[in-house]
Amino acid sequence: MGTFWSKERSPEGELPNELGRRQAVAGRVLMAVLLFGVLLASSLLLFFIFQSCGPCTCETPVCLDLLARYLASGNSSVDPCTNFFTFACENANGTSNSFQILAEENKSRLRRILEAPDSWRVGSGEEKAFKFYNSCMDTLAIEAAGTGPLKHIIEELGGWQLSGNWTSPDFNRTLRLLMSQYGYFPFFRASLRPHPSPPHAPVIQIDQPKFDIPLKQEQEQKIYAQILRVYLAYLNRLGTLLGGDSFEVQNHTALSISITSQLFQFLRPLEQRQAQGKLFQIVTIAQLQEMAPAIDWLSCLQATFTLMSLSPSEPLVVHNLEYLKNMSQLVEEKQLMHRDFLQSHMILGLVYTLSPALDSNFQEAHRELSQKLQELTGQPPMPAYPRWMKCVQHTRNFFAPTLAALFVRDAFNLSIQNAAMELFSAIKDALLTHLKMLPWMNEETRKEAQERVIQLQVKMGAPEWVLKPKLTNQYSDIQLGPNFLQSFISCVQSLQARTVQAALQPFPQHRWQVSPWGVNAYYSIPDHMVVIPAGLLQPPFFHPGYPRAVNFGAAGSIMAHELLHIFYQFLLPGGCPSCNTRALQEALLCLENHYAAFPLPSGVSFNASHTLLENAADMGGLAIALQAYFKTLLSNHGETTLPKLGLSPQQLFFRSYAQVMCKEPGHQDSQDTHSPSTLRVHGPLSNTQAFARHFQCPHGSLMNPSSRCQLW
Ligand SMILES: *[C@@H]1O[C@H](CO)[C@@H](O)[C@H](O)[C@H]1NC(C)=O
Ligand SMILES: *[C@@H]1O[C@H](CO)[C@@H](O)[C@H](O)[C@H]1NC(C)=O
Ligand SMILES: *[C@@H]1O[C@H](CO)[C@@H](O)[C@H](O)[C@H]1NC(C)=O
Ligand SMILES: *[C@@H]1O[C@H](CO)[C@@H](O)[C@H](O)[C@H]1NC(C)=O
Ligand SMILES: *[C@@H]1O[C@H](CO)[C@@H](O)[C@H](O)[C@H]1NC(C)=O
Ligand SMILES: *[C@@H]1O[C@H](CO)[C@@H](O)[C@H](O)[C@H]1NC(C)=O
Ligand SMILES: *[C@@H]1O[C@H](CO)[C@@H](O)[C@H](O)[C@H]1NC(C)=O
Ligand SMILES: *[C@@H]1O[C@H](CO)[C@@H](O)[C@H](O)[C@H]1NC(C)=O
Ligand SMILES: *[C@H]1O[C@@H](CO)[C@@H](O)[C@@H](O)[C@H]1NC(C)=O
Repeated sequence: MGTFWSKERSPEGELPNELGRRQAVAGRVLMAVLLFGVLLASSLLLFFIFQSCGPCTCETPVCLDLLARYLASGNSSVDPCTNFFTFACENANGTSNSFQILAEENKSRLRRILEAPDSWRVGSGEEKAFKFYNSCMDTLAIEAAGTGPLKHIIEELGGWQLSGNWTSPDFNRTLRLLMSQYGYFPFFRASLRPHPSPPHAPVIQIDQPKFDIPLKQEQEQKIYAQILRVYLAYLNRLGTLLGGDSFEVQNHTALSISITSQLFQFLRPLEQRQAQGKLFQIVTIAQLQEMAPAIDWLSCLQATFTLMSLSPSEPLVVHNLEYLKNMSQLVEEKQLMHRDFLQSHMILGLVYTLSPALDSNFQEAHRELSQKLQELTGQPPMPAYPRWMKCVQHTRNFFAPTLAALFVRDAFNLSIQNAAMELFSAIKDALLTHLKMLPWMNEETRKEAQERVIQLQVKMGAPEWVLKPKLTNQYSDIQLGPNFLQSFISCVQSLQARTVQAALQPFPQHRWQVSPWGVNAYYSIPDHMVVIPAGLLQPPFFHPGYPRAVNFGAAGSIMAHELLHIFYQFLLPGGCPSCNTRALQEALLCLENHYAAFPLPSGVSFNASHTLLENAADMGGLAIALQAYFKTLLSNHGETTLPKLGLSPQQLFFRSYAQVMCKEPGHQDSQDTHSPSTLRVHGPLSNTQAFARHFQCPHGSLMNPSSRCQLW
């Protein structure tokens, strides 16, 4: 409209005389007529557009797929104003949220790729990945091989008393082989990682071990004892599966449990070490040898890190020296009294870690162990994963670079990347606008915050090397066959070597912490970079062909949520000295109260201050994505929505936001920093005035409360 008036006005000033004035009057009449015509035509056109499809529905296959998901998950007869969670998520199945479901689905995608006939290039790295997957799926061959391949390995390690063929083993030799050939570290962990202090050159780090059984320092004595009993029963079963006499086996397993339990007593949690200011120490190999003499450090580490040339003066970063000293003492004691049992302890641990590559007896024993441990620790039961899913996981683990490239070739392309970048820019712009409206930021903080948003880098989809993979065979060291166990072990060795090699390489750029098929976006503080993997830019979160409302509501909210993590330290106590602290504290308190006021399904509890930061990011993420979406409504026409749901585009935005959060309420992990799913839906949506307006929620209903909070 503005352009019409300015065009009319400007000639007027340029026509001074009578004639000119008359011409001007005639011109004005003409213009008015024209204008009227244009207005009439355009309103007819608008009428026609709204009449014919007001707004259009998207009926492409991708939209119909999405519709089917929405219809299956929600219950549209529930009043959205009193329980939007049920409206959107009533039939959320199981305890997985949409992210986990997406991650599972993407495993099916990898399966499809791996099972497609003749889809690899002979002699390439791909070929090995496909062959490995196939031998993992060949359960007939694995059953036929039985325990033979495993017994062979045990003999290579020096044998053990239990299976008869018995040479008195050398402790250091067995340990060296376990670490270097099988990637198994029974008494401590050793890895090559950047030095904690600048310039962060790679250095060998020694840390306390991670136990495979869920022991926790704060566990009740009763549960602790039960866990050990369950684990003991499992080890007994392993011993007999390997042909040991059940009485003799019991002697060995009992000692193994006692070693585990004693080592466990030596552990110190990170927080405790932090509090004591003893996070790590730098010692040389020679010094460590003196302090923890039971281990032949130089030979064990040299065998593990073959690419390095180590000497006694090599510095190590040691994370818990006390533990290593105690562990060494324990090993020496056991070596004196129960030499053979120490060997059994190491072999039983190895069998446990190799069990994924063993026959069905071992798989079944492992499954029962996990089930009992979950019951004891109150974890939700894990679904019984089908064989293919386990094989996809192993293949993914060992052949990550290849599978990344295959996944990206199948699931990601330039048009998705461009559409996602466009969405991201819109979200970023909205955040910049948003920063101007925050009452708790002063001018200086605001400038600084805006600067940080402007300087932020983003990686979308996959790292460069995945998008343009080299065709070299990077798995030349992997030997497949003669049985699955040997293939598995060869893959373990290759992976370990590649990990060390990668750590030794200078790496100026950002190193991706997720795989392209991952579904977790993240913000990397040192690189000041947001990373959004291709796995997340998939249905039902994102598709270039979706209605804009869906992409903004789902993927857009997630992007905005991640962006806000740039500023999370502002919200910590004392995190923003130059902010208006009172206004900020009030906003935070308001947020905490807002969440605490919601009714929760019975049996679900949560701690509103523990989840405060994530709640803030959920709430802010929604507000920013909404603002970005509303802005596109001003400049774009032809908004679409999904058929059958009866939702306007704006309503669809909110529905899509909720869909991301859908998860059966119930089990809430007390460590989880996110709120239960009902609150992740209700907290942010009820705090949004536009939600109440578009769903016409009466004042005072759950989703239209009398007061709201503004943090972001
Ligand atoms: C949907 O919600 C209504 C009202 O609460 C309820 O009667 C109905 O059983 C629900 N339908 C399904 C499929 O859960
Ligand atoms: C929910 O999961 C169960 C098994 O876990 C399955 O039988 C059922 O069909 C699923 N329901 C929906 C709606 O997906
Ligand atoms: C014992 O070891 C020898 C050589 O390592 C091997 O030839 C023999 O078959 C083994 N015997 C048993 C019973 O495993
Ligand atoms: C089990 O160990 C005890 C003592 O450690 C020993 O006396 C006993 O003979 C052992 N039993 C077997 C079957 O090895
Ligand atoms: C570890 O060793 C130190 C000194 O040798 C000893 O004081 C401490 O009690 C030991 N820790 C445990 C848990 O046994
Ligand atoms: C392992 O080797 C080291 C260094 O040679 C030695 O001090 C230690 O006693 C050996 N450990 C065992 C348990 O034999
Ligand atoms: C990219 O992928 C999308 C979604 O799978 C698809 O619709 C589109 O046709 C693809 N574009 C190109 C250029 O391959
Ligand atoms: C809630 O979490 C906070 C922060 O993590 C913690 O300080 C507080 O003790 C917790 N409260 C309860 C009741 O668990
Ligand atoms: C990840 O990628 C796609 C492949 O099927 C999407 O359809 C999707 O829903 C998600 N999981 C999948 C898809 O496998």
